[in-house]
Amino acid sequence: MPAIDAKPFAFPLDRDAVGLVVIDMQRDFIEPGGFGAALGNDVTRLEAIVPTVASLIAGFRRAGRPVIHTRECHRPDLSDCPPAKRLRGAPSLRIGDPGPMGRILIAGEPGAEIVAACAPAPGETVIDKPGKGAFHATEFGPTLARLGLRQLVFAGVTTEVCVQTTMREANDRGFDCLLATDATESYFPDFKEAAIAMIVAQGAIVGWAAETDAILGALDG
Ligand code: TIU
Repeated sequence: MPAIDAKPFAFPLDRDAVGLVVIDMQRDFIEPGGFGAALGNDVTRLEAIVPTVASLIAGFRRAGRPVIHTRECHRPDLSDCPPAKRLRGAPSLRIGDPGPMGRILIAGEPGAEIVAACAPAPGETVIDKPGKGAFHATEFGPTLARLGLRQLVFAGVTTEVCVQTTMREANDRGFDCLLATDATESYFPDFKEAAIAMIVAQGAIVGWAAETDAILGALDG
């Protein structure tokens, strides 16, 4: 069995059971003028990982392994958006408000789309999720089962919010989870490092962490 050089120890790759989960690489989080910026964040850090995420996606496609994309977004009537999420704090733009890229975090609006370089290919599953984790109120779990996946590699944004939440949920459901450390990013560098440290601590209590080159090398090899 090929192994991926990872922390806290080698990841035992099963090429027949591994899939890539790309979390929320959406314009609303990555481009200026979207939801991320409306929350007061500097979005430039996130834009920098786009080519790395794209290369990871390309590697999984090359290997014939599934790529699953998620998007954090809500129905136009906001029926799946808890008021506690929409009304919290005093952001300059709330979910559902008109913004420079359409209504903020609403399915079908330009801002909710995945950035072009990471766009889903025909046939790849796209999960629209109302929460931070991908399992809540979605078909994510049944999709993983249908694809026969037991190992998940994670990429996307943001590391400590939607990526970590989904990774923890997947770990509890029995998946081996590996985070691609250079294909994920946070608005807060300290939070990214802390999230990775928490994931790999205590003998991979949530999962493993490895760089994209190491993952692709094992997948291609
Ligand atoms: N704000 C923040 O860091 N993240 C989110 O709201 N969503 C995701 O992480 N996708």
